Amino acid sequence: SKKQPSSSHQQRLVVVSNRVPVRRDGASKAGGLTVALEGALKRSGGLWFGWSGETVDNPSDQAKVSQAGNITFAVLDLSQQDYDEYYAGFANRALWPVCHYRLDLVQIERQELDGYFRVNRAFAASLAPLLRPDDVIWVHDYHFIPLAAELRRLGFKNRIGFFLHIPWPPSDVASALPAYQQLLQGFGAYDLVGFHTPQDAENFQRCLIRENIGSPIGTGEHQIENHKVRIGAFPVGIDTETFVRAAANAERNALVRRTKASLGDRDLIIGVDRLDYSKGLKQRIEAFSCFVKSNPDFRNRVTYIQITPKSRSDVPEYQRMQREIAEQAGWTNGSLGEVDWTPVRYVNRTVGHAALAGLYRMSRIGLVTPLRDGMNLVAKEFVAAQQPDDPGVLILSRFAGAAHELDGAILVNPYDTEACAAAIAQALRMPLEERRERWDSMMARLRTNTVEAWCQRFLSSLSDASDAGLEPHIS
Ligand code: GDG
Repeated sequence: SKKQPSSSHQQRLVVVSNRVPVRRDGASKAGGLTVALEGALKRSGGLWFGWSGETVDNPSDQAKVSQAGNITFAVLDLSQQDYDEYYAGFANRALWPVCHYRLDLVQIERQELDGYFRVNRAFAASLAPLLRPDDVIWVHDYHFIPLAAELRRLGFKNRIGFFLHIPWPPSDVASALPAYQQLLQGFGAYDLVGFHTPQDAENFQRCLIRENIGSPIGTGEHQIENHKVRIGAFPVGIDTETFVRAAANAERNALVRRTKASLGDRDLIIGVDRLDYSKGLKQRIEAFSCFVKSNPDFRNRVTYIQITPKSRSDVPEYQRMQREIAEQAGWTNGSLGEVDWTPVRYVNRTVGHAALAGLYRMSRIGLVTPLRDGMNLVAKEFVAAQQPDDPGVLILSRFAGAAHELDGAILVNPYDTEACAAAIAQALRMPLEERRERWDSMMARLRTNTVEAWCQRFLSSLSDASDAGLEPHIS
């Protein structure tokens, strides 16, 4: 029979992601998603495959393998050229902006496109000798869209699932991608393609339909030649209970205590984002500034801390933005601040996990206003970190995937400066009872849809996916 065995618990899980959380000493680093995937890998024993994070001259095509418990890590180095073309190039200058609806920022270079497909082919070739016939393969994110097609070309018939951590735009936007047809065909080699929201999944399926790639069979399934691809929404969660505990314990954290002391009796507004144009930082600082100007009674009574670790600094669009946001924060403080009040504390630094949980907890407002975001885990972490008897308020962009779930947030249009400013005022004035009601409903959601539940939902959908016994499509 062409059917895969259905008892998935005996099958080994293979996770493929651009970054693999393996340190030089072989131990793994903790982080929400990482922990969840590690958990899933540990349950059945598994392999985690991807880029080492290193660029070297003449990289080997054999993965460096290390073992931690029953998880095997296998990583490849990249040459500088591969890194420039595949990662800094096509992935981050074409796929990332298009998927975030930013056609104004797209850079299309034939050589980068070629590099992207070349690296995917090389990764598939290096993964091939490590694979067993009954492995279930879970590929993550936009770096590896063509990976399954490459594995199929090498003859692999394993179940292969793909999860996209960023949005998928409507076809009029998506079709600005070069090799658009080829990328879509590449998705067709998976058994399951997952997105954060039903909207992304629907956009994606419409792209297939408009390009005449296969045809839909009911909702969430698509027939491409003799292969059936499942398409679905799998909103990612966080490790809620661990975050709740970390936040409660963080009162003892030194940075949290110092920050609290430095605020005096001012209310804290917090933003936490990688420095990325998708996060709407410019609009957010503008909205805060508008709030202060239109609510003079709040002058010197609130402080906005924006924690923004630098990201992708070798991509030109990011360098430009780093300068612009820093300038804007400086301007805002210069024009609004006072000798004893710095309205915006803009920090280009990573804050420790425990301190971050503590800072969320002491904030009256979590300001999460991306222009476009696949999910946005900060929104969920902020909610989980709140004190149940006196929770803060989440102000959330309707363009974040999280807006589909977090119904207790004040939803805003991040482009509408005055509406965002009004939302800040509304949040600061919100009575305790309303804050509790909103928080309770969001927390209920976070307790059910944890990151572990997400893993299980995706993997169980993947293990059902090829039960129709159809051969995967080989293009
Ligand atoms: C992509 C998608 C999707 C940030 N600064 C610090 C810090 N962080 C942590 C946050 C959070 C994570 O980084 C950021 O996750 P997000 O989801 O907010 O955003 P992306 O990095 O863009 O992630 C996104 C996600 O993938 C998962 O699918 O939700 O839409 O774009 O966990 O806490 N952590 C620490 N210090 C910092 O300074 N410790």
